[in-house]
Amino acid sequence: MKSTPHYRSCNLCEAICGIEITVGRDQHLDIRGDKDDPFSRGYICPKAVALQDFHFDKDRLRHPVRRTANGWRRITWDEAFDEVAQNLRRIRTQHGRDSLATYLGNPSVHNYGVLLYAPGFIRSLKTRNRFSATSVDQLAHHLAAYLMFGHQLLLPIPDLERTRFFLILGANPAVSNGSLMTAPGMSRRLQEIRERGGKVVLIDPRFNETARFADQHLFIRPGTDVLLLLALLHVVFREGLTRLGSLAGFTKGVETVADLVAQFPPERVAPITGIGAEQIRVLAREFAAAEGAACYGRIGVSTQEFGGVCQWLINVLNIVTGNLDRAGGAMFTRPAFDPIKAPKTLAPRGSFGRRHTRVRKLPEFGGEFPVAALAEEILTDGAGQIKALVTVAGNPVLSTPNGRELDRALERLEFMVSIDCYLNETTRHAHIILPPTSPLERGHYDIAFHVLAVRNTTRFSPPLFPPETGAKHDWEILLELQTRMTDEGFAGRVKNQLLKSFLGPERMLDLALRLGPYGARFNPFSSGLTLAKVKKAQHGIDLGPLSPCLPERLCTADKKIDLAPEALVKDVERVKEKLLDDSSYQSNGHLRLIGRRQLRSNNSWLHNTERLLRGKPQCTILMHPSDAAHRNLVAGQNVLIRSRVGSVAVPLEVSDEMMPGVVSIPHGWGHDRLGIQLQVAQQHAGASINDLTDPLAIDTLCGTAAFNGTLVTVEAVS
Ligand SMILES: Nc1nc2c(c(=O)[nH]1)N[C@H]1C(S)=C(S)[C@@H](COP(=O)(O)OP(=O)(O)OC[C@H]3O[C@@H](n4cnc5c(=O)[nH]c(N)nc54)[C@H](O)[C@@H]3O)O[C@H]1N2
Ligand SMILES: Nc1nc2c(c(=O)[nH]1)N[C@H]1C(S)=C(S)[C@@H](COP(=O)(O)OP(=O)(O)OC[C@H]3O[C@@H](n4cnc5c(=O)[nH]c(N)nc54)[C@H](O)[C@@H]3O)O[C@H]1N2
Ligand code: SF4
Ligand SMILES: [Mo]
Repeated sequence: MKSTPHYRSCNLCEAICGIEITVGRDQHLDIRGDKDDPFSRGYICPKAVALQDFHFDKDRLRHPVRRTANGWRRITWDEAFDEVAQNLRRIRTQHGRDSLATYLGNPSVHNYGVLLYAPGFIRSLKTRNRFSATSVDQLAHHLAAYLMFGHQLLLPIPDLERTRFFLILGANPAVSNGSLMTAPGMSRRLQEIRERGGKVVLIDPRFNETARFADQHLFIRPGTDVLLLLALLHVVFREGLTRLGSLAGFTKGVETVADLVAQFPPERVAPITGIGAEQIRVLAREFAAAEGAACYGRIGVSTQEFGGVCQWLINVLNIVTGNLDRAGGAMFTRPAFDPIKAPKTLAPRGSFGRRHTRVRKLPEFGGEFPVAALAEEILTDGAGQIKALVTVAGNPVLSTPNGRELDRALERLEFMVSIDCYLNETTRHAHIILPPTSPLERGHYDIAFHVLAVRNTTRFSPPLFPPETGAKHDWEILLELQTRMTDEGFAGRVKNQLLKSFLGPERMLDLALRLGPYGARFNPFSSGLTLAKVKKAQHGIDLGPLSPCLPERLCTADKKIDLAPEALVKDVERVKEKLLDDSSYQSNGHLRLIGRRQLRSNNSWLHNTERLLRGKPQCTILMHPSDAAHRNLVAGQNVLIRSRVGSVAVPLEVSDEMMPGVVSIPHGWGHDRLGIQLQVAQQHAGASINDLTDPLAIDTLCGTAAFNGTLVTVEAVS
């Protein structure tokens, strides 16, 4: 007998697709797209079906475990919590508060319990050594938003449903399904732009899957996008194509930008970027002329040496062509749970450079340090050295630069605890692992992704299954640890107890929805939103297209957009030094390594499902035929790739979708490390690109890892 359908949103990636699940015999789940979801309209990708593999996975941890000389042993929650708190307290007393460190991984953002409860837990540790996946991902966007609009979460989102010109730099939404641009069913959406007479242009060193949906694809040499953007702006100003329109009244710094970009005529940047001067001119004119144009850049430009400046210039291009806050341009969302209006302890406006890491002096952003510095902060002796680490939903050994060094560093810790579902490459170093419930056993609300969505919608997902006996949600684990780490004595414990039994995540969510822009407040006769109303609409509620909201929504002190923040303007000097000096881009026989994402993979943690790993190996290196011929390499053979920090071997794929001189390896692989418990993943181990990427290669402005453009050599495996 089949159950009545259960409706929820998929928590795996940023697209938040609605899914319909029916539970059949033998616990088989039939997972399909929810046709009645007003946002995703039935679209899903193959990963959603694998949610059941994750849920039923025998390797998924279901109770706390402790590492012993004879392997991992099951312990009770109480023992686990006591032991964790005792160790963290002991180390803090002995070595000072900064001897504790935290790392929050990507799935924390897909988990509203973690979003609501991690900040309190982290505060209870009192450490300034906080890290997360942000600094291997979207930090550059937050920096630009904070400096220009006054809040790290005021991120302009392409208005895909109306745009007439979509300029994409370094993203592959046809595979990633969009990032900082929540839009389920990307391929269809790209097609729709063209069907209404619009144009899609992609700038990427690889003719990626999205290129097939674009009108035009231009190869660019990795890491040189900043020059292309400066030259596009040069043309816009030189040819008098600027039109700030209504933005003129509250935008400052236009003159500064005009002077700056005057130094970058297309002829000057063309040979370095690999894009012709005339092509740059045409692109600038077309973008400026379109009735609604949006420029958007993602991982390819966020995680490179000039990521901060790139994200700033993307905003500048949208602004000076009058496309910010305009239908069809780049717009701000108005989410039902509005973090910009939430208490600052949950969603702070941001901060930058208030302090620096101990060893390399890298700047803090939003209270976090760049994770490229984590290993050295553990390995370098001295006051303030990290001695204990808490990881939550992260796998930094596979996801941060020079994972091998981090592997070595984690071994040196006095104590490590991981809140995670798996014994994987990172958590194998923990002394204790605290596993949470599976996504199907908990309620779900996308606090983060509604903020990033191309349309305002809201949707709550109830749990499908009750938690297994004794299982705990992430938020319960975090709150329990917070309680034990809090020094506030009786008062503090009472507060935490209130947070748990009176508030709880659902009550907090209800409160935020009531007080949000569509909220009922506390008026029982209001037609506005409450959690109960959102729950009742099991397919979600459409709140309409993005709408203009400036200058009201700006969070800067003077309510103005700062087009020319000092730190960003100054960083252009570094661009000149490093990129305009011809010798700096010479490769001496090296190739430039970039990353890529794959439809049936999700960062490092969806590799334990047979369903997604069938077929050819996914972890390969892509190389242009001319580069392969030059090295006498043939498709299918194993090749050795070396960088300054390490080497890996993977099979070669030869393809003219690569720009000559550039090679690509996906990240998240490398499951051949000893001591993990991921039986399927181990059989499809692949190798980790982050055994090659270099922690010294960063965007020195904000410390984001510069994954793209790593210099490597490639040769046959002897
Ligand atoms: N070279 C290179 N490196 C990259 C990138 C790249 O493009 N190139 N991309 C970067 C980007 S954008 C990102 S976001 C990072 C990701 O980097 P991380 O966030 O460090 O790693 P993930 O692979 O997402 O690991 C997620 C972990 O969370 C666990 N998990 C899953 N769901 C839950 C849950 O609900 N609760 C808890 N407690 N745990 C859970 C999984 O078991 C897994 O261990 O990788 C980065 N690394
Ligand atoms: N299927 C799937 N979907 C995912 C994920 C996943 O692992 N699998 N991960 C999710 C996460 S955490 C994120 S952050 C998003 C990321 O979403 P995207 O950014 O859309 O995904 P990527 O595949 O990393 O795309 C980066 C593109 O940048 C290009 N590139 C590399 N270097 C450069 C450069 O120097 N300049 C330019 N212009 N381009 C460059 C690459 O060739 C690639 O096409 O995807 C999310 N969605
Ligand atoms: S695109 Fe993302 S949200 Fe949609 S079904 Fe696939 S993994 Fe889930
Ligand atoms: Mo990411």
